[in-house]
Amino acid sequence: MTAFRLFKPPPASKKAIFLLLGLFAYASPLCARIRIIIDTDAGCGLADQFALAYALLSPEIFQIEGITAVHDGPGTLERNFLEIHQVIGMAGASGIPVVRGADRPLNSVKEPVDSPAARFIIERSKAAGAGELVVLGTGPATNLASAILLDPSIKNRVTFAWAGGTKWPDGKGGEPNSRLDLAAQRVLFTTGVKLKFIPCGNNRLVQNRAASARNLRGISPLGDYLHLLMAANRGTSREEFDILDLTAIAAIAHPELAHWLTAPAPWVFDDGDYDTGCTYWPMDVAAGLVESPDSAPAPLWDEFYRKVREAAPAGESVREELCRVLNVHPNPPDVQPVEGPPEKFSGFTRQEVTWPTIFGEYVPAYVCKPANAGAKKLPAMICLSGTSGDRILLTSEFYGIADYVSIGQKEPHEMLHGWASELARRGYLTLAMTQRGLGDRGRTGDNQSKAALIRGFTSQGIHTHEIRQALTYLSRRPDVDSQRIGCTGMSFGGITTFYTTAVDPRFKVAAPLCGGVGSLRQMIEIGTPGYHGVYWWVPRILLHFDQGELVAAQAPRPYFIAAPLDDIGMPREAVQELLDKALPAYRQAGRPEALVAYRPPGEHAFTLEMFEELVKFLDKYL
Ligand SMILES: [Ca+2]
Repeated sequence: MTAFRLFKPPPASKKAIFLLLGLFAYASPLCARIRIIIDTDAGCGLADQFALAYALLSPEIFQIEGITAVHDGPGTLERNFLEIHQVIGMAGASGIPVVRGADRPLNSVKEPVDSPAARFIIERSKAAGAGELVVLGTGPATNLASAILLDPSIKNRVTFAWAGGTKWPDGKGGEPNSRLDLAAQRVLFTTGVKLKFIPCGNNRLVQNRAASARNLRGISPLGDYLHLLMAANRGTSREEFDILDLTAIAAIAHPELAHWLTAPAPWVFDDGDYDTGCTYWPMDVAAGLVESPDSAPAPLWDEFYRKVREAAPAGESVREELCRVLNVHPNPPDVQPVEGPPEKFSGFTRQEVTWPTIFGEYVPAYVCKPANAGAKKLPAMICLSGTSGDRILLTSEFYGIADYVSIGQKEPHEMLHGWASELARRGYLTLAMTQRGLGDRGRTGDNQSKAALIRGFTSQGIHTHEIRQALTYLSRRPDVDSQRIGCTGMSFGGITTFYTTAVDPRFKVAAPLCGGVGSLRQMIEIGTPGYHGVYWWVPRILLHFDQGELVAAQAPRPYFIAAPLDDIGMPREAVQELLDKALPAYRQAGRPEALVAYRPPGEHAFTLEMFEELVKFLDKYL
C-alpha cells in the first residue's frame, strides 16, 4: 500500500465495482466526496475502531479532513488519541491530521472547553473547498459543542452528526456518549445547528464473535485487530455487540439505508429522556439502519469485510512496505569483496571471501564449488547457520550430525556439519557466511541488535543487507548463473532467509528451515516467544502484515518451508496459517506445487532427511 493511498483514485477495476454498487445497491455519492471530520473516543471499546476503519478505507466516499480525539471520562483522552493513530496505521493511511480535543465535559451549555480539536473544527469549516463539511461525533459531544460555543457562526458552514443518546423518541435513560457530556448534547440540540442525529437503539449494526472470527480474522492485519477487539473487549463475555459508531458512519455514507426522518430537537432531561413537549429547531434522525452479520444479504457488512480485506497490501507493494519496515533500501546493495585462493577438499574446493559491511565490520564467508566444476555456470545457494553455527561448521569436509563448538561458545551442540560443502558436492556453488553476532564475528548478537534498534536500524534489516550483498557478489561471479541463485538457512539463518528473500526479487528460490516462520501473531499468542532473540522481533511489522502475507506476495517463486511439527520456534497452527494464506496466491499464479512444506514429526533440528528434501526441492526448482 502506498503512502498516498487515500488520495489515489481507485484503479479501473475497483471503479467498476464502486459504480456497480452505486447504481444497483446504493445511490452513493460518486461524484463529490463527503468532506468529514470524525471526532472519536477511539480507545473506549471497539465501535469507534470499526467506524474509523470504514471511513479510512472508503476514499471513494470520504475526504477525511482530520480526526479529533475526545475524552470518554477522566484520564482517557491520550488513550483515545493513540488509538486513532493505531487504526490509521493498520488501515495503511497517512497524511491525516489527528488532533487532541477536550479531556473533560462542559460545565454548562454556555461554557466551551477550548481545545486544539475545537479550533481545528472551526478552522476547517472556514477552509475553501467544494462541498459542505460534516463533523461526525462518535463519543461525548464535547468537541462539537465547544466549536459551536466558540464560534456560533459555524452553524452556517457545517453539518454536525452525532451518534449517541437513548432510543428515539421514547427511550428511557441515557447512554454513555450522552451521559458523559449531557450539556454538550443539549448544545447540539438547542442551538439550531444542522444536525444529523443517529440515536442508539433505533440503529443497530450488530456484530458477533463467531461472525467476526469467520469474516475478519486472518483477512488482513486490520481484520485481525478488529477481531481481537471483539474477542477481548474489556473482558466482557458478551458474544454480540451493537457497533453504533459504524452505524453512524454508514448512515452518512449511505443515507438511503438509514430511514431518515425530520423532527424538532427536544430538550434532554437529566436522565437522558427526551422532553418532546419542549422542542427547538428541526433535526434529521436516523430511524432504522439495522443489519445483522448473519442476515442475507448483509450489504453493509459485506462492504465492510471487503474493504478490510483490501487493507492487506499485495504483491510489489508488500515488498516496498517490508523494505520500509526493515529500514532497508529496495535497490540491491553494492559489495566490494576480497577473495582468497581456493583450497581443495574431498569433492569440493573452498575459497575465503570477505567484504566490508556497515558499522566498519567485515562479513566472513566461504564459497564452495564442486570439484571438477568445469566452465559451466552453476546454480548457487547462500547458506546460513543457526545461532550455534558459523561458516566453518557449514563448510567442513565432514558431512553429518555431530557435536560442534562454535568460536566463542563453551557448550557443544549436536548439529549438522558440512551441509554447504555437501551441497557443493551435489553440484551447487554455495556461499556460507557467518552472520553478524555469530562465530568468528564475536557472539554478541542480541546486544548488537539492541544497539541497532536505537540507532534507527532493525536487526533483520542489517542481516538482510549483508545477505543481499552476498547475492550481489554471487550474481557478478563468472562461474555463477545469476538467474539461478537461492537462499536457505537453518533456525536463525531460516528467519534471515525468510526476510531477505521477501525483500529481494533477485532470488529464484527461498528455503527457510526451522526459521521461526508461520504467524508472528500466533507465535506470540500460543507459542513460546521467549525462544527467539531480538533479531526475530521486527518493530511494527504486525501493523502491516503477518508472515503469510509475505509469502503470498512472492508467488509463484519456488518456496520450501521445513517445519517439524514440534518445533518450539514455530507452532504448527502458525505454519498452517501461513500455508492457508499463501497457497491461494500460488494457485492463482498457476503454480501451487511450487510452495513446498516439509512437516515431519520431530523438534527443532536440521536432520539428514531434511537436507535430502531440500536437495530434492533445489534439484527441481533451481
Ligand atoms: Ca464511541
